[in-house]
Amino acid sequence: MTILSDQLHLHPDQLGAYWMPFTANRQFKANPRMIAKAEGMHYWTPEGRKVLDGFSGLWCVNAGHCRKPIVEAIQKQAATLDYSPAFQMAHPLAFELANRIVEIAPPSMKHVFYTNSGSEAVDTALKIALGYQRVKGEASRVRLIGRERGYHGVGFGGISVGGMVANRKMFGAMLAGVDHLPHTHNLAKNAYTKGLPEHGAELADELERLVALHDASTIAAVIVEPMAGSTGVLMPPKGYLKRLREITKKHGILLIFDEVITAFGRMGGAFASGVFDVEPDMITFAKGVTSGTVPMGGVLVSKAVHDAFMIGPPGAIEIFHGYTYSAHPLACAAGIATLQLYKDEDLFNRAKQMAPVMENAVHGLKGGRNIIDIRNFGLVGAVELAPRPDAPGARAFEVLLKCWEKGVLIRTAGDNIAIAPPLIVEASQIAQIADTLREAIQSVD
Ligand code: PXG
Repeated sequence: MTILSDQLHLHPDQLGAYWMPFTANRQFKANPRMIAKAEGMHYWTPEGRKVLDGFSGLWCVNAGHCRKPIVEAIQKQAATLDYSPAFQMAHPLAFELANRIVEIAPPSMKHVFYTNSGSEAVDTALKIALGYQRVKGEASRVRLIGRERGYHGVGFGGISVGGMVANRKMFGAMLAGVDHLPHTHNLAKNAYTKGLPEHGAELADELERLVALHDASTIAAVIVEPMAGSTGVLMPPKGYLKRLREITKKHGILLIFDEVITAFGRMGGAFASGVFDVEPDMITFAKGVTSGTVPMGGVLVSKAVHDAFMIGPPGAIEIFHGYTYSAHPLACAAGIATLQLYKDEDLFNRAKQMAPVMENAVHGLKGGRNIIDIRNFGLVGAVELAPRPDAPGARAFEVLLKCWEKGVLIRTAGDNIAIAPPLIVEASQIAQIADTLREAIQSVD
């Protein structure tokens, strides 16, 4: 019995039970796009068609697919210690991985709280922020500030601080006391920027407006993605993140960087915080920590925030929060092997070195049909198309389908097309992605 032949024989009747996430279920099931196997830079369909992975799965397979050291570490761990209780017990790999993450994190980040996804990491960071203000004697600081066009996963905390209307409108009133900064996307001023946009640092000053409105004594934390990924790859304007850091510090507000996408090499360094030289109080991560192999997320916490909780009698539980699968042994084994592979192959530097290749490739698409902007930083490229007036997002999705047919996986967000290949990508493969995208864009009305 092979997995491949099993999947080839899936009958349309067998497709109903699985309610797919963030997917047009009926459209997909009428014409399924199945993936059966992966290795290195490629996927294979059940029919054996080879597809170049231009999106690292979903921003996560940074080391490339089915890498031997990671596969072997997971196999060995599954046969050695499948599970150990996460509360009041631990296993050594949890500490080993935390130490390795701290080693490559910005200097003030000294502690790791494990979760199983980016969404849980965001909810955890928001809870730590509220708890921190309380243990510091500032229990009136209950407000959380996010940003328009932010994506922080799908928990109630994440959608509350997030800024994507489709993710919010069906789900009620969400968390109370949340406000939003304006997004930084400005085509009139910044279209076709290579790297970070020149205009928009002053948008961080909008936080001063929110402080004037609510008073700093009511605000616990601000959360932003250093690069907004899911709403179309919006790079931070030059100086914007530094300004946000200055204002939050001035008012005793914690700053959380959601690095679920940007951590582990995507921006050309271990963390975007390091690349952009701005240290927040907490960093959320997921995806690349295990190169997508086993679900894992977490929050990096500064020493100051962590230590504020270490009060009361030694036998007291300091934070009533955690998951059955926090620090799951398989995830920890995968994480350790992944970080070792990033180090052995110097993959964060490789991403930095390949960034100009990505920049030239995507900006070479300028002038193509319906293109209104092109953006890039690190190993990320994005092309924005003008939306069809009657069907926003349809044009870019048709491009995605054409690319898939032509053997390249990309991703869309509205009418933005995003490229983010594994960090092992070759220049010729970046060229293949760009050439395929060019043809696909030209062929769509
Ligand atoms: N924060 C950020 C910044 C993210 O990008 C999450 C939190 C949630 O992570 P989980 O592991 O709960 O999904 C994310 C997830 C896309 C895309 O196409 C982006 C994400 C997930 C799937 C698709 O941009 N980001």
